[in-house]
Amino acid sequence: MNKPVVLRSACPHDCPSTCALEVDVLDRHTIGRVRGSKANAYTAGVICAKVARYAERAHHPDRLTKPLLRTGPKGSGQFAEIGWDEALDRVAEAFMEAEARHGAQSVFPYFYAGTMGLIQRDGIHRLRHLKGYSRQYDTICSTASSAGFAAGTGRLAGPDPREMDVADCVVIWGTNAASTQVNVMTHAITARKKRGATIVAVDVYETETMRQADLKLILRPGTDAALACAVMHVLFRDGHADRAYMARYADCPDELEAHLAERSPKWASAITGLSVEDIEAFARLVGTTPRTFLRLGYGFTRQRNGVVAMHAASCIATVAGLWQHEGGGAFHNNGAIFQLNSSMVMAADAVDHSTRRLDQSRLGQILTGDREALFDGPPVTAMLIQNTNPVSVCPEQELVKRGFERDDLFVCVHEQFMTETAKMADVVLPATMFVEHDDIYRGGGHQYILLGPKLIDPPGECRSNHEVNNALARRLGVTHKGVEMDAREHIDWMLRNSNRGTLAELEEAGWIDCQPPFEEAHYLNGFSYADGRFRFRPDWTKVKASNNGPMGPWEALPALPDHWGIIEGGTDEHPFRLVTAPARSFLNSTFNETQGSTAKEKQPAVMIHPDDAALLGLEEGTPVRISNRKGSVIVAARIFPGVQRGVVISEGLWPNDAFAGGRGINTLTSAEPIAPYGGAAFHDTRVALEAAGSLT
Ligand SMILES: Nc1nc2c(c(=O)[nH]1)N[C@H]1C(S)=C(S)[C@@H](COP(=O)(O)OP(=O)(O)OC[C@H]3O[C@@H](n4cnc5c(=O)[nH]c(N)nc54)[C@H](O)[C@@H]3O)O[C@H]1N2
Ligand SMILES: Nc1nc2c(c(=O)[nH]1)N[C@H]1C(S)=C(S)[C@@H](COP(=O)(O)OP(=O)(O)OC[C@H]3O[C@@H](n4cnc5c(=O)[nH]c(N)nc54)[C@H](O)[C@@H]3O)O[C@H]1N2
Ligand code: SF4
Ligand SMILES: [Mo]
Repeated sequence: MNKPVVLRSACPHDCPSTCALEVDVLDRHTIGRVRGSKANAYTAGVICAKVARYAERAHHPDRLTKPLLRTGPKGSGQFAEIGWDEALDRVAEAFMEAEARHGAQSVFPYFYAGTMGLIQRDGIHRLRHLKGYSRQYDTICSTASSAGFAAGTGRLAGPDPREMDVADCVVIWGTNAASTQVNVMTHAITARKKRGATIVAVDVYETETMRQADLKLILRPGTDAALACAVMHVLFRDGHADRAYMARYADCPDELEAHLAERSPKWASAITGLSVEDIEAFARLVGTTPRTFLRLGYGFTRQRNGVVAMHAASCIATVAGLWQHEGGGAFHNNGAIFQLNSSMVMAADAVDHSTRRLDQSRLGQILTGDREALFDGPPVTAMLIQNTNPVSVCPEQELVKRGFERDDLFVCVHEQFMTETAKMADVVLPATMFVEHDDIYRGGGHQYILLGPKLIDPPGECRSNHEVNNALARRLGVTHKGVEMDAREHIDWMLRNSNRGTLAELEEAGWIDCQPPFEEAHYLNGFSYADGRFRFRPDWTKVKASNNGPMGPWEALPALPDHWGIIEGGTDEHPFRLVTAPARSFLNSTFNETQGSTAKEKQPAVMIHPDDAALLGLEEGTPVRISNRKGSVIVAARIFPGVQRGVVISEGLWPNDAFAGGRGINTLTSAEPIAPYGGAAFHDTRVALEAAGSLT
């Protein structure tokens, strides 16, 4: 075999690490090993195992390579191969028919972050806006976390994530970084090796991340704000609150102090299930360690009170004045720093703001004709779906499935694999993978813009999202400059119109470091509100986050950081709280088609405390039925002491077919919006457990 050529790329997946990659290219059609770039200061040579063996996914025998037309009933899996022209004609005809019958808003292009590339992911908006189709309100992932963070700071950005290297304490809060964004661990462990930094993990079970932590805080789901309040109570009580800093940089420190007087470690202990000693120890550590880096994740915001939890955790950095120090402060995501101009990709000039914005997380409601979810508008009767697998990943799966079964709904799914969603389609189009098309990426958990160029030819007849969106636009008779440009021209346009150089320059460099100056990243020039002050008391109706206007029980939001008891508490009928955490070897439902990943994850399971298991008569491997009002699923019991009693954990979005009756874990989760801007509370589900006869 020829010696591989090593070429630069970027990981396209929905992971805050957005790693800089080096790909072994064996020939025009084949990749070999994938490695993390050592030259990139955030990736620092480390990537996850599932992407290191990407050849398994890219060259998988089950990849879709030809357009398909449904020949049997919906969901039967019966398809016949057709040509691209016929496939695209059929989609365009179905869209025109839907428009003629119910108006353009009955067409709903639906997408998410299967690729995070700004050209291939966001190009679907170009088609949408040019045609006046329904818009999408993206809530399934980060709406709650972004709103919670920006509530305090006024902006979604923070200290350079690489500063974790020089922290003396790294708090990994509500993220299982070892599984979900491995580079956080790289930097936290660097700090421990170089400076003896203490690593703290806050989670609801003993995760892989927690196994590497020095202080392990395993609390009850949905109680993080109580922990944060008690920490701040101790900071004020013990003289570790930075009053001079707050006088200059915060809105109402005195009011906060008075409010927290009652919220002692004892109070928080009763809510969180943590010991008073652990809460005191954590508070003392933060209070005496100026270089404390709070690395705040997504997981703890997937609770009905998640926005309040994120805001409360970020407040600690202001009470202790952590922001002033290198290696100190709070960080969630760098979304605000890049300022890349997506207007050409999205045809922003064509947006009609009066068009309804349908809530992505409420797809079940939308497709089953819920008036409110449809904003009292026309039904959705035609869809193009790219980069997402809603029949697996959306909450209230039974409702989602019922929607997709509708005979009067036309669905085109553009996919790499025959996912649960593709199986429900009328037309399936084969999609390229990241090494087979050109794109540009930006970090979430870091500060780089990266290029991911086409490295090999796609298999069979696969086409990129960009090609499909433009081909459909032409058939639908729309004209726009963005429809005529290829992916490389779009990248070049975006960079030039964002003052970030050119495609040629990015190709040469591989990435652009967009880190803002220290003073700005640490908010030393003030927080991003007109008066420069951090908000302990945010105006929840005006947080700068993408929003559709306040939703959920937003009027009941606590004014100051507090435990907000609207989570699903246990009842006699449903005494357990279920958390549907990520699996290390899957990425949402991606990689659950590769044998390398399923072999590692073994089988759908639920982790349960030994005492709870004994009461229910469960043993390791026993089949368990998990149920609530929405439905039930059957999984294997895993006896696991690293979780509080009454809490159970099920890791990973397994294929629905891995469960009895094809009912995946999202059968149990709710689409009720998280206040105040929506989002799915995937980790906030009350359930009952009982021994089941068999797994099938
Ligand atoms: N291997 C792998 N990597 C992934 C993903 C994956 O599925 N698998 N998903 C990707 C995506 S789309 C995203 S958005 C990110 C998300 O990455 P994370 O920020 O890690 O968020 P989650 O994956 O939702 O959950 C992380 C942790 O939150 C914990 N958790 C749940 N409820 C609570 C709570 O109330 N309090 C606290 N303190 N912890 C809680 C869970 O137990 C879990 O360990 O990861 C990305 N990376
Ligand atoms: N129970 C539970 N449910 C969850 C979560 C949870 O923690 N618990 N996490 C939620 C979160 S954070 C998120 S972000 C969502 C994610 O949900 P999704 O965005 O649906 O993520 P994936 O399941 O990975 O599906 C992405 C799909 O895009 C396809 N794809 C990848 N690249 C391309 C491309 O270039 N073109 C096309 N056409 N297709 C492509 C992949 O093959 C894959 O099937 O899931 C949510 N669902
Ligand atoms: S850690 Fe995340 S960004 Fe890095 S290679 Fe793995 S999935 Fe991709
Ligand atoms: Mo996500």
